[in-house]
This record gives sequence, C-alpha cells and structure tokens, in this order.
Amino acid sequence: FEITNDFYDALDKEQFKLNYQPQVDLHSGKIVGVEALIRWQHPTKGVISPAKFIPVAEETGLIIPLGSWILRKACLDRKQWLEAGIQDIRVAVNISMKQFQQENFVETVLSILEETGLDPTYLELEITESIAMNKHQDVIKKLTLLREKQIYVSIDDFGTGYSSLSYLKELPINQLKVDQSFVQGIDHGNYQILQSIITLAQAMQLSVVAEGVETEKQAQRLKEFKCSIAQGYLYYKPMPVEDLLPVLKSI
Ligand code: G
Ligand code: G
Ligand code: MN
Ligand code: NA
Repeated sequence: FEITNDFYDALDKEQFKLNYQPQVDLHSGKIVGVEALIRWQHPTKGVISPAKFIPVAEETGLIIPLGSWILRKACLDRKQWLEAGIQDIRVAVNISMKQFQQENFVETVLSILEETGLDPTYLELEITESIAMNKHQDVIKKLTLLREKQIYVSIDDFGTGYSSLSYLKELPINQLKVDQSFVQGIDHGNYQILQSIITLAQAMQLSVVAEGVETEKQAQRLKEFKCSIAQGYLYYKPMPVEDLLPVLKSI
C-alpha cells in the first residue's frame, strides 16, 4: 500500500487528529457521550479515512504507538472539557484487535489515565464483536480489570459478527452499539433484528446505542423500541475538537 511509507512519520509530524461525534439520549435529547474518530490529514492526499489506514496500521504494527496516541489525546481533550465545566459525559475510544491483544494493553490504558490525570469513569472503550469473541479467557481477564477501574466498555458494530450469546453473557461489559446497517433496515421494514438486539440488551441489563441514525423516522422507531441512546448525522456529525466545546456548553 503506497501510504505505508508516509505513515511512519505522520505521527511525528502531527498529521493525525481526532474528530468527535456526540451521542444523545433519545428521550431527553441530552448529550451523554462522544466518540473519538481519527482522521489523517495527509500532506498531499488530503484527509484519509481510518477505514483505509487502520488496517495498514495493524499490519505494520504502527497501531500500537498510534493507539496510545489516540487514547492519550482523547483523555487530554476530555480533561479540558471537564475544566470547562462539562460533567457527566464519557469519551469513547475505538480499540483495534492488535492493540487489545497486546499483553500489556490494560497497563497501557491505566498508565495513560494516570499520566493524563483523567478519572477512569470518563473513559469508554469500544471493542468490536470479533475482538470480544476471540480468545475468550484473555478477553474476560482484560475486561474484568478495566471494569474494576470503572472504565466503561462497549461492544461496537454489534450484530455484524458472530457472537456466541453464552460468551456475551459472561463478558463484563456495559453497552452494545447496534451496527448502523440495522438502523438503516428500518427504512425497508426490516427491524426485527434491531428490535431483538434491543430486547437482548435490556434482558442483559446493558445500555444500547443505535448507530448511524439519519432520519426522524428511524429515531421515532428507536424510541418505540425503547432504545436509550442514538448516534448519527440526524443529531451531530463527527466534528473537530474546536467545534465540540461550544456544542457541549450549549446543552
Ligand atoms: O469515522 P469513520 O466512519 O471514517 O470510521 C471508519 C472506521 O474506522 C470505523 O470502523 C471506525 O470504528 C474506525 N475508527 C475510527 N477512528 C478510530 C480509532 O481511533 N481507532 C480505531 N482502532 N478505529 C477507528
Ligand atoms: O465502526 P464504528 O461504529 O466505530 O464507526 C462509526 C462510523 O460511522 C464513523 O466512520 C462515522 O463517521 C460513521 N457515522 C456516524 N454517523 C453516521 C450516520 O448517521 N450515517 C452514516 N452513514 N455513517 C455515520
Ligand atoms: Mn465505534
Ligand atoms: Na460501530
């Protein structure tokens, strides 16, 4: 992949930045969290999507320093909003497979929290279903340690992988993020799986976030299904950190 070479010094040259997308409580409309979404401002190619470079970062191993940079930056940003008086919202960080599977993953997260001085209750980690369903004992061990420190844990893109429901039940997690494909299904009358996932989450006493909510009709359906939280262009698009603080202050 031709971007590989440029990739190595992009971290030094500060070409990565985090955007943030708010998540809202479907009933009160209040912002309950923000998800950090990385962008690469390439010097000649413009903005490159993480869908392109995260897989490259995984292959090259650069995901390890990059992943730590993302966590540190998100913690520092969250601390700033706290200093600006913003309470009660979490910052959610996407964790990739290789990053999670590092033996010292938990220690790395805890040392970044300590170094930045962020209270762990403000941090949320998003791991995909495929990460969660792999190496079950190792996953349980790591998530248990994270939960002991009050870090919030979500399963991302839920419904697209191959979850074993008996495994899922054993995982110490807080929340399911329903993949946006199920929300889009509402437009075509396909909402049975969405409804089932919401029911499943409730039965397991997990919070549930609907991703990729774009229309009022979808939001209305989600409310009927008693989904608690939504994220999507209907509410907010991912935005640069400079734009987020005024939004957080206005609500
Ligand atoms: O924001 P966008 O739609 O372009 O994201 C595309 C994909 O990249 C999504 O699957 C998202 O989870 C992933 N992604 C975005 N930011 C990060 C990040 O900071 N770390 C990891 N590991 N993945 C990310
Ligand atoms: O895999 P993950 O869920 O982390 O990725 C979230 C991705 O979804 C990001 O790339 C983000 O830009 C994108 N996204 C957020 N809201 C919407 C939306 O309403 N519609 C669509 N199509 N994509 C969205
Ligand atoms: Mn995510
Ligand atoms: Na997702």
